[in-house]
Amino acid sequence: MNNTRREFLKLGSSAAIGALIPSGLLASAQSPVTLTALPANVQLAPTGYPKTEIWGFDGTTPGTLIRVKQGETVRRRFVNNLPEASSVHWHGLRLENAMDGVAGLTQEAVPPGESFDYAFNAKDAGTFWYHAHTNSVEQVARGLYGPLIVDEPEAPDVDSDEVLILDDWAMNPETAQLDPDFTSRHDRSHAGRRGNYVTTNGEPYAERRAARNQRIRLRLINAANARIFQLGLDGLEGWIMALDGMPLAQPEPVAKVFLLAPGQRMDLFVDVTAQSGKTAHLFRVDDDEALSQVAFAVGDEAGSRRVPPPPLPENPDMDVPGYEQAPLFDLHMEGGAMGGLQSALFNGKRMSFRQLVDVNQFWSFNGTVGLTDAPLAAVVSGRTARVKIRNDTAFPHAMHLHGMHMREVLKDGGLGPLRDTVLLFGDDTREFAFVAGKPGKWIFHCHMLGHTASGMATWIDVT
Ligand SMILES: [Cu+2]
Repeated sequence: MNNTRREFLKLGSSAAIGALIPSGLLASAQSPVTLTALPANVQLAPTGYPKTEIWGFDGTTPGTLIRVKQGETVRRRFVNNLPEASSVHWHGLRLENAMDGVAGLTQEAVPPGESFDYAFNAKDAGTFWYHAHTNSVEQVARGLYGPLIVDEPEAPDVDSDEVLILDDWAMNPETAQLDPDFTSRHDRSHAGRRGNYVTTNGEPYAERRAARNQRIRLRLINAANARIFQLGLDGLEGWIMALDGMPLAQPEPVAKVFLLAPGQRMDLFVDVTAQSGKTAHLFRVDDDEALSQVAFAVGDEAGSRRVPPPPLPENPDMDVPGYEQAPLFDLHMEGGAMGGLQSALFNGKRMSFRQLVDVNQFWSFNGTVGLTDAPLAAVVSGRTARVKIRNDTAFPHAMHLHGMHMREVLKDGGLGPLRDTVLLFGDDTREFAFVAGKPGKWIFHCHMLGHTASGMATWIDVT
């Protein structure tokens, strides 16, 4: 069913929409542009199945595309029409702390029926996304997320631009309703809530048309609660241009299979190499099987193949000066099933692992479960710091730092690419350097959202 093909699908729709609505017009409008979270019934399952009740921004999942030019201000009045409190996090943006959307840390959660005005400058060009950051383990799994694209001042040389949000849903195969157990003890203590039904932009069969030799920008966003997508290209050949919105100094050829962890993004420029009349694919590997994630029906030839693309223009302040001598903080991850955690502090009280299990908590950072009054580290804004993360658990974790991006300090002493979300497998120990962003309380948590909800969160105090 993954290779079903429909004809006459729109090409480069997101780029076209971006071009039709100049964001400056939206920003200067009299009444604020709203972004409303509400329950809705949508055709998430294939045609013929019942509609699924989701929670979505503006009643869809993914929510409304927000697209601006680099340097512009994004303003949205968030209106909460959900049955519970919520807030919006702008994932990957280097913004003011008060706009970061983390309920309980940077703002109060917005109660049902009320609103909150967000405004921030889109300093960096790239592929970002927004999502709920209150009870995220449930709210994101219900569909509360959307794409946020910041365009470079000059459009790069591509023929089309596709925003592709990948997600999986834990769905009842008959009723097509979402599994309502968002606090599952098993999911929290193991790899997180994994879905049995995978979508791209909320569509079961994502199909596009393309021409042979066309160059397409693919903006991949992993919105899943816990799934690490293993992806590959077939009939497409290309380069990684940016990771988590930040351009690579040199584009890198796309590997045969590559990983995209929850919260991460990847910008690829791919050339269509499949013959006319064939179908090219972005595929995912699932239980050793390659399944089509997005299919491209290849039409006639569009010119000849071109040379490798030049790098995307750098975003401002991408350096991490003096990282070799910067203060080093340890982050020791423990817990989970098969983790061997004996005890940890929770709400200031020492609890045995068994007692933690009783309150549905499973993971600790430096011997502490969940957010506390004490930060992991205090760093002066603009200064460089390092964090050594030791994953002493049996599971992978995707650590997301808000408001800043990190570069891995490699074994040879060099630096890896900038990332806001880094994936560490079990028994992995790696070091990252970052420049402290704007003053405030920045959460640093696992983006496997069931893990965040059961212990894996700390924060960095930028003073
Ligand atoms: Cu985790």
